[in-house]
Amino acid sequence: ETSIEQRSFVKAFVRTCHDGWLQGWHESNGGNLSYRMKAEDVSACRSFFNETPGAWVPMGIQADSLRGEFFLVTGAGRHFRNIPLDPSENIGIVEINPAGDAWRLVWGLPNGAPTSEFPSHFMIHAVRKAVTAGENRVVYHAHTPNLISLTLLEELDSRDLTVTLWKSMTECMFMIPGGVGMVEWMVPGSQDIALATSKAMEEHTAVVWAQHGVFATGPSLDVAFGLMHTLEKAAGIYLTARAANGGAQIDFAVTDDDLRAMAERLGIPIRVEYLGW
Ligand code: 2HA
Ligand code: ZN
Repeated sequence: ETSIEQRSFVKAFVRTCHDGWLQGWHESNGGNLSYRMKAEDVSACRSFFNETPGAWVPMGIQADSLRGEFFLVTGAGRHFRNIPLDPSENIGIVEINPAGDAWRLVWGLPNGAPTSEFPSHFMIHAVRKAVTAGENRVVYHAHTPNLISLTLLEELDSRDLTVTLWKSMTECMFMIPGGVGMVEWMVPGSQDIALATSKAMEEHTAVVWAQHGVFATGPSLDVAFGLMHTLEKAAGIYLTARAANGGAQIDFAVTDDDLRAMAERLGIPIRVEYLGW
């Protein structure tokens, strides 16, 4: 029988963590990843679950839509750099209780717990599952240096940040037609930031935490990672241009009209009210 670590969804999860480390997004224990398992993932893994699962740990938040779900998650305090070396030490599977307000470990993470940002992951999963009719499975949090730097230059709202990314690399129109959400600096790991972020996720697939990092979501690990990578690359291009000429001119090359024309011609359903201010 195939062990949990040999399952393809677990190997893809571990690879994603390693790729994020190689990108420089996961210093020390920074960042976290969660995957909402499919019923077939759970049944394939069940015989390897702990004989006595851990105790239920209440979260202080609740979601009806996630009752009884199983998540593969990175561990609190664990380092992404170490995940490929020893997956079961550093990632684990948690089960959500029938009330949808507590978790328990059923595999991996000996003496550990899911990521300190599990409240945010949990609430984001609830929202994205609902708005995508169950398609969304992945929530990924990374400390991406270029996007964080952007939030230090000026106070950005969702519209400012979205249009900057769209114009810096127009591929971003495909990646975030609905724009990227923005959450001001708040205490990480808190229920408050979990609620603010999940609220922004009602309209956006990615949300930036000012002076901290980014959450990206998607139906698959490839999509969530690709989204993170694209936004971070666009932010890097903007910053490089700005550093090179003392103030990137975001409007002279690609105008609002250009973006509108591109969206129309290629059928990209962008949030048009972000343009033409
Ligand atoms: O896992 O990224 O936001 C550590 C963090 C906290
Ligand atoms: Zn973080």
